[in-house]
This record gives sequence, C-alpha cells and structure tokens, in this order.
Amino acid sequence: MNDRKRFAQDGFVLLRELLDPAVRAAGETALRGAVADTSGAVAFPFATDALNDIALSPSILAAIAALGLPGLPTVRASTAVLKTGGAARYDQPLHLENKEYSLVVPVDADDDRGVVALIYLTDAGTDELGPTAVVPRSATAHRDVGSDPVIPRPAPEYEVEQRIHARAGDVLLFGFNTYHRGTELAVGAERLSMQVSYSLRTTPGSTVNTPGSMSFAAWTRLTALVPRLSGDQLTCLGFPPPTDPYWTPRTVAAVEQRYPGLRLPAGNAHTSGGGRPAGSAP
Ligand SMILES: O=C(O)CCC(=O)C(=O)O
Repeated sequence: MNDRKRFAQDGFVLLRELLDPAVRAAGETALRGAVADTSGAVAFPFATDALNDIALSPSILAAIAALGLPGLPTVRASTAVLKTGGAARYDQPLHLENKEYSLVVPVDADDDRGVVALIYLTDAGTDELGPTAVVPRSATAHRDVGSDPVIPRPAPEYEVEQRIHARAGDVLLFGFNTYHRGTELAVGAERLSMQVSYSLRTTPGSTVNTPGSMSFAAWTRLTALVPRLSGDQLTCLGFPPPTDPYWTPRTVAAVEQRYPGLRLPAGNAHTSGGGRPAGSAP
C-alpha cells in the first residue's frame, strides 16, 4: 500500500529516513544548544536556522503534497523538545492536535484541514525511548472528534494503539483528527524530536500565521528568517502563493521593504494584475 492510501486509511504514515542526515544532525546539535542539553523545549520561529529549516523542510512539504489532501501546508505551530526520562512525565492520554489549528472544532473525522509532522532527531526505536503511539482511524470511527479531543483511560483505544518505533531522521505524518500520544521514557533515556502542525489552507491569501502573543524576540527571528526562504517555504509560512492576485508591483515592493534583505523573484506568471509572482523561479 502506498503512503497516500495508508494515510487515507489509517490517518498516519511513517516515512523512513525522510530527513537528510546532515540536516538531522544539524537539528540535533541546534536543539541541544538551545536547551543547554537538558530536558526542555523551544518554539518556532526558532533562534537557530537549522531548526527553522526542518520545520519548513522541502522534503516534508513534498511528502505532505504526496498525500493528495486539499490545501496548502502552512506552519501553524512548531516545538522542538529534548525529553529525558525522569525529568518530567511524558506519558500522555490519547488526544487530537486540532486545538493548535483552530479556535473552534473540526466538523467531523473527514475534515482534513491539518497535518502534524513528528520529526525524530534521535532514535525512538524502543519502548524505553518514548515512541509516539497512534490509533488507526478505523478504531476511533465511533468518536466525535469535535467533542472528544482527549480519550481518558481506560478505553479500548489504548489496547489497539500502535507504538511507532522510529529511527533518527524518520518523520511520522498524522492527521489532526488522528488520536495519538507521547509515551513515557525510561529513566535517563533521551529523545530529541520536533512537532510541526501544518494547516492545509484552501484560501490562498496571506494568513495571520503568528499567535497574538508572539514576543518581540520571536518577531525579530521571523523577520530575519523570511529573506532566507524559497518561494515554497514562504507559502508554507503563510505568504500568498506565487500566482495569487495579491502580488502586484506595489505589494511586491512593500513586502520587500517590510523584510529587509528579501528579494522576491521577478517573473510574469501572474498577469491579471500586471504583477510579478513571488517565489517563482528567478
Ligand atoms: O512526542 C510525541 O511522541 C507526541 C507528543 C504529543 O502528541 C504532544 O505533545 O501533544
């Protein structure tokens, strides 16, 4: 069964070795530095580009595109976390991630407007390393995803959950209507990972991608990040895609002014407004 069919059937798919080894290693080093090698977490936009590059990774975006879901992947939230067994409690109840996407609730289980990437920077290949547990969609078909964001124990779903024994560089993609949870680590065991929530926006216009509580430091990081990104990555951040009528000579110039150093590629793929597209090949 291919990844697309598996995702449609189960609500999740594990992609082996999706991250380039050098990119993964740079991410691990950056996360260790960010949390001073102790258990803790940092959030997007990250202070180090090695982590931003993973949240906006072309290979992850391509893998999401290959699932054939409607909409453009757009980063909503991302954290990078170093877990150390014994430092905190990591055993979670089964839950959905959709609170990261919306103030309201999904319409039903077929409401496919969000995909989560669990990116393993180090191995989670044994139960001691706190693998993610996921429940195939067929086992939760009776659940109302709107009113049951968490499944308290005990429940039959815990008997059929699958522990995903991932290796460093693997990426687990699951839908925002797929029940999953973090599991406990053995004392002293360590797992480094990232979780990225992508909404699948069906309206191409720019989104307010950043939470209202974003700090000045985070805005500064975002402003520094934008000029580094490719067209696809800008779209993933929430920019209108290259062919959107939003782009006119005036908006291109003003957006470049807003982000010092940004040079949106010239071109003429979008002609209706006489503008040049952002993010198209130069
Ligand atoms: O880290 C994991 O394996 C899953 C974590 C998770 O689902 C969460 O923190 O909401």
